[in-house]
Formats: sequence, structure tokens, C-alpha cells
Amino acid sequence: MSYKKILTIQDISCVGQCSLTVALPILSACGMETCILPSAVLSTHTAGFSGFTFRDLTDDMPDIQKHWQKENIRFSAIYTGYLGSTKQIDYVKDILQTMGTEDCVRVVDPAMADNGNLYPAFDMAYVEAMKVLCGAADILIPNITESCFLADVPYQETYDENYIRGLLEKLAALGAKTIVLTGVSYTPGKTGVVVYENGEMAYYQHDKISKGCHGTGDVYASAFVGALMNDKTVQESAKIAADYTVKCIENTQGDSDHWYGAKFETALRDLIDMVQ
Ligand code: PXL
Repeated sequence: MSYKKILTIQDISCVGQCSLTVALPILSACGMETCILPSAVLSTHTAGFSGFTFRDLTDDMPDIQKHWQKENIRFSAIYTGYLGSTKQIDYVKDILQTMGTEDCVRVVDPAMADNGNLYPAFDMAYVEAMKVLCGAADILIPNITESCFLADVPYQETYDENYIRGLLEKLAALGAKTIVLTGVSYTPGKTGVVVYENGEMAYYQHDKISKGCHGTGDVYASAFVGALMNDKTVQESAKIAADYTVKCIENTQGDSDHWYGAKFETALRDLIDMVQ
């Protein structure tokens, strides 16, 4: 396994099992040196808790980047998630374009929406800025709701393969070469992920656990990047991330106190076995 330095840019939700508190341990378990650029610090995530604090770190970003440039620091992969502001997306785009090694892989999870709605902190100006960031990605990992906002396609609860193809074609027009679309369900009781590469769709279907839990998008994207950096193909990484995320949800269901996140730690051993 090669030892790679990965930068991940997303928020610190102090409590709630999402973003950096998920990405760091998962990427470390996958054998990566992980560097972070926190986009904001929140007391909790914003999906279900009320009265959370929010400190936006947008204004710290240019100086952090300048220092890294002075130290000649470069990253083998840059993976972005939940960001702090529309202005920040501009800075993050510059980091994506300038802070990578020659063969750097740029992965954007446009973490901004789910179940047909934008997360509370975001508006349509944020969506417009996110479209531009997606254009700077090699690989995009959206869910269906995010894809609809990014592609200006009306959100539907049920759909067929033609709808998904149309969505992916519009997303690809933003500029990302490869798209890993999560939460694609054609059949009750099943869900899965569509990998779109060079105009071709490949579908990996798995069981849908009736009670999903929050934060699984971050678990999925982090495991995907960890597998990819272990020289798995995009399709292999998409499958490994799906199998791992299902295991995390299985290990969480039945604990009604644990509504805010997935117990991803309980399946790290399985993930390590899968990426090796
Ligand atoms: O898991 C996505 C996410 C990340 N960070 C924060 C969030 C959310 C989803 O709601 O609120 C702060």
C-alpha cells in the first residue's frame, strides 16, 4: 500500500458523527496521511439539532494556503465536503486547482442537500457557487437531491434509468469526468450507487435498510476516497464504500438514541480488510 497525503476540506461538527470527525478516522484506517482544512466549527451538525453554534473559517483560508505554498506542501488527493460559505467555495476551488501533486485526484462531495431539500444553512447562491466547484472536480459524489439542485432537474421520489441518465448527463456537463451517484433506488427495499464514467453507467445495488441514518453520505465519500487511494478502481471503490456504509447502518439501527449519525467505528476493521 502506498502512503499518500490527502487533504480534506469540510467542517468540524463537534458532536454528530459527520464531516471531519468521520473523514479523518476513515482515511487513517485506510492508511492515508490526512491533512485537514476546517471550513467551519459547529457545536453539532445542522440536521436535527437546534440552536447549534457556527463559526465560519472562510477568512482563515487564504493565509493557511499561503503558508502551505511557502512550505511547498502538495497533496495526492483533495477531497471536499460540507463548506462554510459561498465566498469560501471560491477559495476552495483555487486550492483544488493549485495545491495538488501532478497526479492529484480531486474529489468533490457537494454536501448541501438530502431528501429533496437543501440543508438549513444553504440557499440558491450557494448552489450556483457549488456548480462551479463541481467543474473543478475529477470525481463528483452527489446524492440524488444534490444532483437535482446542481443539474436544475426537478426532484422526484421515484424514477427510472432514463431519468438517472439525464441527471448524470447534465451533471457531467458541469465538468467532472466521473460521477458516483449515491442513493439510487429503482426497486422497493433496494438502493445502490451508479458510477458514470465516459458516458457509461454501472449500477451496484444492495439492500436498503429501512431506517437510514444521518451522516452516511460522509461515511460513504470518505470510504470511497480511502479505497481509491489504495489503488482500487472507481467501481471497486464505489462498491467497497457501499458495503462498508451498509454495515455501519446495520450496526446503528435499533439504537433509537443514536439518530444523529452512523456508528462507523464499529465496522472499520471490515473496511481495512476490504481496501487491503
Ligand atoms: O453530513 C453532512 C453535514 C455535514 N456538516 C454539517 C451538516 C451536515 C448535514 O446536515 O449539517 C454541519
